[in-house]
Amino acid sequence: MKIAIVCYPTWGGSGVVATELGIALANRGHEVHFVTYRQPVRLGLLNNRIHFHEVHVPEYPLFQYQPYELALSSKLVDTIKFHGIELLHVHYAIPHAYAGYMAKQMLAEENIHIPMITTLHGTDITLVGKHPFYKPAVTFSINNSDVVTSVSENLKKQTLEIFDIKGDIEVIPNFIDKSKYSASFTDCQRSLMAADHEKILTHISNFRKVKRIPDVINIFNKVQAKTPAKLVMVGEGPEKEGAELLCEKLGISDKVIFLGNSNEIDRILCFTDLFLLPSETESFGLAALEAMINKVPVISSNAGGIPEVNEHGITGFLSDVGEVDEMAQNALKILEEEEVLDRFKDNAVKSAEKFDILNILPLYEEVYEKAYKSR
Ligand code: GMT
Repeated sequence: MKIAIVCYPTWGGSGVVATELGIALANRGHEVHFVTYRQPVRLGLLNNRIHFHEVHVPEYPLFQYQPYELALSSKLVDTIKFHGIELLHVHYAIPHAYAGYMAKQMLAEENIHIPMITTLHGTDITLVGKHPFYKPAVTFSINNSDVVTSVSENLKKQTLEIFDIKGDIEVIPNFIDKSKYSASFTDCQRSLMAADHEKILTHISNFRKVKRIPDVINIFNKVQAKTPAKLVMVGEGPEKEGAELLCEKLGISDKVIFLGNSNEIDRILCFTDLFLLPSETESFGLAALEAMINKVPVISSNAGGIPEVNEHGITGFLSDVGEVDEMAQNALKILEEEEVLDRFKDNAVKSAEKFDILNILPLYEEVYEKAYKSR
């Protein structure tokens, strides 16, 4: 099929999932067209099956807010017509489903009928989408999508609770490409980060409030007081500066390494012993899954869809949001004995394999086919 994918091109989970899905679809022989304002960060070389169409929003002084949705819907109309696109898949409801709906309407005027699949990712529902300023438009765009998918059972449940949804929501969980990780590096450079006797804990996120960055630091502080350890912090966002200050205040700045954004998180996860994800809310927790496929157990909160990924007592431990002491104790339970750590590592990778793209991609293809036939 010829598929247009709309997503955020940034480091956020929804953009990563959309990009990896597009690449996998292209590898299966589909023709994939990404339509967004910048080339997605995880998208490498383009080829004859992977195209990128940039949405330009010209600055005009009359506008206090430049109309991105308008530019996106126009770009979609042109791209769909020019390339004979058969299906539109938008990731993250705001404003992509809204712009996609408008594109569909414009195309229908010219007798071109194209199905739209909307994938809900999390904050488009649980934080931003439910705000009264956006809620009517988000409800409308979801109800006017031909197929709606959600990345976890929990996100589906929350969507049905928050919005007045008329149709079905199919759960298609996030995924990882196992083959990429099993081909892991022979040159895992652990010594760059820590001495042999130190354990390495890692956190990867966009450093927003929902990630509870101070909890990450406080958990680590308690762990390092009992066992030699380093914390690797990967990502950029509004909470980063506060985190650096907190480390200084706790006197652990020399044990915490802030790496910024990275395109090679598997190179970091290959030497990680434990992943921390104490989020306030998380529809799925792709970062946890990426850790697990790299043999890294997870200490997390039990918010949202995380329990669908991290299994308590098997691949890591889950606690109520904010239970920093318990999370630190659980971290030590895993780290302090090598056999326990090895068991959790093995369980993590085994459990992550359920989410291999080979199992998940056919679910998207099935949905595409159904939507295309019923257009
Ligand atoms: O984690 C973020 O804040 C980024 C956000 C996004 O939409 O880019 O991530 C959401 O989508 C990911 C991919 O489906 C999920 O794994 C994350 O759990 C979800 N984040 C939240 O719900 C906070």
